[in-house]
Order: sequence, then C-alpha cells, then structure tokens
Amino acid sequence: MLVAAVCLSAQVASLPPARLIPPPPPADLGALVAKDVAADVATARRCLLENGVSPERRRAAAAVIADARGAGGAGMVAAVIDSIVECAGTCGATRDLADLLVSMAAEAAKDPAVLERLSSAARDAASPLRLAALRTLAAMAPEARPEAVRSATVRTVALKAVPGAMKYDVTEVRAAPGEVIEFVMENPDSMQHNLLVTAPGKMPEVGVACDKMGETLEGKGRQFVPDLPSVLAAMGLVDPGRTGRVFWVVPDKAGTYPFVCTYPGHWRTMNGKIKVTASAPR
Ligand SMILES: [Cu+2]
Repeated sequence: MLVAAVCLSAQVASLPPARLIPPPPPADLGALVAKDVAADVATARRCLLENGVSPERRRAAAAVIADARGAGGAGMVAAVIDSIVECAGTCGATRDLADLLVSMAAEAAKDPAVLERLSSAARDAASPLRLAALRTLAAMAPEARPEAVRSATVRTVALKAVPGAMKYDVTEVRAAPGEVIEFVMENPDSMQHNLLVTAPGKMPEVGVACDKMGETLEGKGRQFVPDLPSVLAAMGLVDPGRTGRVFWVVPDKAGTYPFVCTYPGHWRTMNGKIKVTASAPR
C-alpha cells in the first residue's frame, strides 16, 4: 500500500506543468494552415492541437479526422474531445478546443455516445475534459442533457478593474463546490490587468513569483502567470478597454480561494476572496 502511494506521488510530480497561457504559435504554422487539411490526417491532427488556428480551420480538421474514422457529424465532436483529452493542460490549443466544443453543443447532444463521454467527464474531478464538458453541457438545452448532469450551469461573475486604483470593484464572491464560474473582467483602466485564482493561503507565493517575472522578458511572454500548482485558473493580460474571461470549476474542498491580478506589483492591493461553502447560493 505504501509503495503504491509513493509511486502515485512520483507520477504526479513528473507530470508536465499546466500551461495556462497559450504559447506563441510555432514558426511553421502559416505553412501548416495553408496546406489543405483534407490532404492528410496528420495535418488535420496538428491543426487541432496547435495554438493559433482559426475555429473554422479546426472544424475542417475535425471533419477530416471524423471522415477518416468513418464517423459522421458527431464524429467531429468526438475528434475535438479526443484532442482535449490528449493535450489538456499541456498544449496551447486546450482553451480554443474547449471553446470549439462548446460551439458544437447542439451536435454533441444528438449522439448518445458523445453525451455519455461528456457526462462522465463532468462528474470526474480528475478528467482533463471536465471543464470543457461542464461548459458544453451547460450550453445545451436542459432537456437535451443526460439526467445526471441536468442541473449543470455556468455562473457569470462580472467585475471591473477600478481605473487608477489598482483594485477590482468586487472583492468577495461566494461559491458552492462543483459549480462552474466564468469570471468576466472589464478593464476600463489605462494599464493591463488580469485575474488568477489561487489555492487557499497561496496568494503571497503567487504574488512574489509574479513580481520576479516582471524582471524578465520571459515573464512578460508568459503574461505574468507563474507555472505553480497553486495557480488554479488564469486569465491572460487584458488590455485597456478590453474584457477578459476565465472559467473555473469550484473545488469540492471548502475554504477561501484568493483571486488576484499578477501584473507585477499589483497583487498586494488588486485581489479578492472566493468563499467556498456547501451552503453558498448558486
Ligand atoms: Cu492589475
């Protein structure tokens, strides 16, 4: 038993770090997307997995993979699901693929096998597909969802960066375990801001790491999002006048989860708390 536990922790330690902010597209992406995706399945697979490909191109790529498998419309959805499972957390396309899957919710609802995959992923906290599955199910009409996840919803929490104050206008959010929250942050300020959710008690650790990132070009390239397990969800930098979004599945563990802006120097004042309790209103 002890040996098994040690092996498991060694496995967890060797997992690649989550890549929360997409890396830049590869240098040969232009040539790749200029190629006819219908020409070969390998090109189609790369179009699905690489960052920087348009949604239309990704859809075409999913169709090529579905055709090669001899599957029809819902086969495209399955191709996108497989790609998310394959690269979740470690490839730049994860977030784009999740958005694409949400846009395919109506197609997904027509295929019982696809519905079952989404439904079981939505109930499995360890599934790399969980967040995308929950969002996709929430985008379906309630009667189209499997019974077990009929109540799936995505709650929007809207907030703003207060101009000139280095603060959010909302500093406390209440949440219930298992719910899916979409933070939508408007930025009417004259400088960039973002929003990260951290593990309880970890805001100083994340804040110090992002201040260090401010001293390097690489830190800016990573949009001041440290590669730490205590970062649970991250929004990229939001330019003045723009709006940023990030989704988060609220953990089952009750507690106070800080949210914070990691633009260097901002974290000490630009932060808030998400209070997770079983009795919080949904
Ligand atoms: Cu900020």
